[in-house]
Amino acid sequence: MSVVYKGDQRRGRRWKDLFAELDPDVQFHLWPEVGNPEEVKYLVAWEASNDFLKTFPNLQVLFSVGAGTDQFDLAQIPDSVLLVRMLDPGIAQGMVEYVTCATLNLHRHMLDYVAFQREAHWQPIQLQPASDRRVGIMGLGNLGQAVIKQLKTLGFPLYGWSRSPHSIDEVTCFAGWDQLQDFLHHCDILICLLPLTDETRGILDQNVFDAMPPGAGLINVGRGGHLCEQDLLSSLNSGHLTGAVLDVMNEEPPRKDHPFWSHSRILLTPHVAAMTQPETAGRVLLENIQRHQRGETMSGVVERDRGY
Ligand code: NDP
Ligand code: OXD
Repeated sequence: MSVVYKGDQRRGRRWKDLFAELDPDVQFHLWPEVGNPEEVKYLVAWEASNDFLKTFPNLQVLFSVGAGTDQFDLAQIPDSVLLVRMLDPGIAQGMVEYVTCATLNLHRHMLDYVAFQREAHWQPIQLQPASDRRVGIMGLGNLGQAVIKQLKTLGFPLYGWSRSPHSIDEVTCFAGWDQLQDFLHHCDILICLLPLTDETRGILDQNVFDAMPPGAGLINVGRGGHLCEQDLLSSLNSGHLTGAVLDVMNEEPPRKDHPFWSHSRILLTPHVAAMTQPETAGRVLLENIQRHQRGETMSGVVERDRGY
């Protein structure tokens, strides 16, 4: 039984060493070295074309290197192959740091102060307590809930929205399309931590922005495909929204003349909110392979019909 890893070589070497140390029975191959393709049961990759998948006729599990799996075309993955997303505590920690930082940036008017500094303009803005700034999180999964845990400690009133109903201490939860508008009315800061699926593509549109309170801000750490870029520009330019922190783009990197680069109300980062951490993720990966070997359920298996 063997595993093939195709991705960042530094991480791959760390995982190879980790597997050798913790479970020498598992043969860990660093692509392009694959051993006997017929013996490969597990593939770990960020992307995998149909042709590439076909080189492993006995493949049983395809592991995403990251938390998201939208980069894979489920229709191209044989039904017999399970697709698994990465539930790495290191990814969660990175996301918590980034979203906390972005929330505080919007809450404490940092976009304004950066602009004021450029103009040598000394202008305090009235401080609003965190208890008066409502924060809404779209997506109450692994990462949404990790973020909520941290934001709670800062005193923001919290709201959440997901596909199925959730009950989370000190969070007012909404679920489904029927409750989306009610949720949005409470979002002075809206954080998108949804997976990109057929249902969620383009969700951050004019209707959503219009339903948010005047002066609200947006943080998108999900995927660029969630955002209707023109609608965001209209909402920022009209002043209805006052700021956006964006870590993901439809086209990465965006073209040089993309309006987001120079927009004074947008803080843009190059898809760095969270990164798979070799140490913690390697252990999660090995544990999942061992569970599969024992016939147990793995963590993070994607449900094909819902797409995440
Ligand atoms: P999970 O699968 O654990 O959680 C997804 C959440 O989204 C669930 O609460 C789910 O609802 C909700 N959801 C899914 N579809 C809908 C829908 N149609 N309507 C309402 N809610 C919906 O994902 P993670 O928390 O692990 O990750 C979320 C995303 O974060 C990833 O898919 C990826 O795109 C992004 N990401 C970005 C990174 C970055 O660096 N920018 C890094 C890592 C991840 P329910 O609970 O009811 O199932
Ligand atoms: C992920 C990402 O999905 O980095 O892990 O975006």
